[in-house]
Amino acid sequence: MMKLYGVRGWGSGIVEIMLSLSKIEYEFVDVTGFDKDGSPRTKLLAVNPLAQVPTLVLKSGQVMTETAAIALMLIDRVPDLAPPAGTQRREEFYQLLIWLVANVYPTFTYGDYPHRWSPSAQRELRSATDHYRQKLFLWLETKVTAPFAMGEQVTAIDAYLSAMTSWRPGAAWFSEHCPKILECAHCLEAVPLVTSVIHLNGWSHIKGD
Ligand SMILES: N[C@@H](CCC(=O)N[C@@H](CS)C(=O)NCC(=O)O)C(=O)O
Repeated sequence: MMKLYGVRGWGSGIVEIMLSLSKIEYEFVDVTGFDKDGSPRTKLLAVNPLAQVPTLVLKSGQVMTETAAIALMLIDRVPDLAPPAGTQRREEFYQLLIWLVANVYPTFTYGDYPHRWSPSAQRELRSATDHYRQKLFLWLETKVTAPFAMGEQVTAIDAYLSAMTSWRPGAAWFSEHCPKILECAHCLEAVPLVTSVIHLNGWSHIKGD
């Protein structure tokens, strides 16, 4: 069985959603606290010297990091996780997938650990990256469709939207400025294959939860 090293509510949840959509069973290895010295970090470093989650260990023992790489690997096994190959939708899918990890994801990394890049202006770095991320999401709002990011089909992109609408700037901001993105997250949560894993990660947007 695959082993997923992660922390509930963090980026590993994106891969939990993708694995659940793919109906692939996995063992979850909780490494809460891995970003500070201690035994969770030692456990994670043993498989991933970069100490990042998600870290996925395949049945073969091969270690995979990077949510987009994991998405592409899963699509080889479960083509339904992306629009059909050879279509315009598929090309849009590739663009959004790489755009999310190349542009949006790093803004969290810089803002979460500003001391690494700007020890003397940590608050400014966090605020600038938070602000820039909002601009990115406003662009993404013009690209997503309904009920899911790529239309009628649930794809790996929706896993990112579920996570990222729960992270900074938070659901209230999305509701006001990017309602289409938030609606995709709502719709994904209603997909029975992933409802429980979304709840486990604390990413429920449905009122009353
Ligand atoms: N590009 C990576 C980003 C992964 C990432 O930044 N994960 C965060 C948690 S959500 C992390 O491990 N941060 C700790 C660190 O960067 O030291 C991906 O798409 O998987």
